[in-house]
Amino acid sequence: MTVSEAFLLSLGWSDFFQAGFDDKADFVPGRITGQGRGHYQAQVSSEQTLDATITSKFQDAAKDPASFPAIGDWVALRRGEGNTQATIHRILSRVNTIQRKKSGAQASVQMIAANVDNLFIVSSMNEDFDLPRLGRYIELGREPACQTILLLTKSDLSANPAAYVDRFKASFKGVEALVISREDPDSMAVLQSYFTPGKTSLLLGSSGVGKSTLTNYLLGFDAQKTGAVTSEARGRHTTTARTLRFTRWGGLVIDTPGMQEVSAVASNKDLHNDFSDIKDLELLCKFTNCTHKNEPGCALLAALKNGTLRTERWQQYSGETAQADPRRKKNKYSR
Ligand SMILES: Nc1nc2c(ncn2[C@@H]2O[C@H](COP(=O)(O)OP(=O)(O)OP(=O)(O)O)[C@@H](O)[C@H]2O)c(=O)[nH]1
Ligand SMILES: [Mg+2]
Ligand SMILES: [Zn+2]
Repeated sequence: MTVSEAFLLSLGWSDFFQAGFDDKADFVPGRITGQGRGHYQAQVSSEQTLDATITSKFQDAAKDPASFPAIGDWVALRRGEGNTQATIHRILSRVNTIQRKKSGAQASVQMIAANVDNLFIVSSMNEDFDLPRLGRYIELGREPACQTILLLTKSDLSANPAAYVDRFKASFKGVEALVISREDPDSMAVLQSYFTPGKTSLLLGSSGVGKSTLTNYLLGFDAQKTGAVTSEARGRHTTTARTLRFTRWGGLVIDTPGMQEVSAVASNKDLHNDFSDIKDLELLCKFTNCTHKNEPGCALLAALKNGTLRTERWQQYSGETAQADPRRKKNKYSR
């Protein structure tokens, strides 16, 4: 095994991806570790993460959010100039995808991540602990080769963590439940067995439950901003983007912004504040300063056209964000 093969294995590469990878055409495999407007970060070696964009052909063929690269995807890349840039030609077959499916009139799919070994549903032991909602998270994880684990956080603030575990176990037999606190190193150390090299874990849960605090522990340094849960901060998300990184134990972790919408108990205000489906679509627009009016490769216009985004929802969002987005003033396309 070469050094680069060993690295790819530690990044989650496997025979499954190898079988679907065609390296005849100077492609290199890379894993999507981050995403910004119109571009992706794709890690290809221990030293190198390339700034990658999808080809126009790819963009034109992509019909819905699931056909764009997601965090955790393996992609076939071609290196561009300067060796720091690349184009994405193809998504390699996925082992699984974690997607949020919205039902009813809002029927749409939001890609959260791909190729996930462990789905950690993160909840604190307060009003956030809601069995029906936890059940909906568990549904998201019913995917091939994905293990779901409930992580009950901030046990230092709870009088009776065991009671929460019991209530959970009574409803969801066979799903593991762990209790952690950043104040209790032993409780954190138990997580090591999930973060073995090559394994990818995804953290999902409401805003403020401690996903980034846990991520920072797993990384061994404070990469992620964490936020106090105060009444004025409610509904705001400290983490705003998904990132995939190596942990201190070699396995990989994907931190995500909190999700309100999976909740049956979410207030209307929460539902309105969480426009992550639209923000995700904006990431897929071809141009970073897309105004979503008439640009080619606009993912929002495409979603409105094919019905995956409702006009009313879009109007609600654009009404709330119309005020002062400097990007909307420029009219030259840029990437
Ligand atoms: N007492 C206590 N507080 C904790 C613990 N873990 C996290 N917190 C606090 O909870 C607050 C929210 O933590 P974050 O890690 O930012 O929460 P998050 O889930 O990443 O939130 P979003 O990024 O908004 O989705 C912060 O003030 C943390 O310091 C814990 O184990 N015990
Ligand atoms: Mg966070
Ligand atoms: Zn657009």
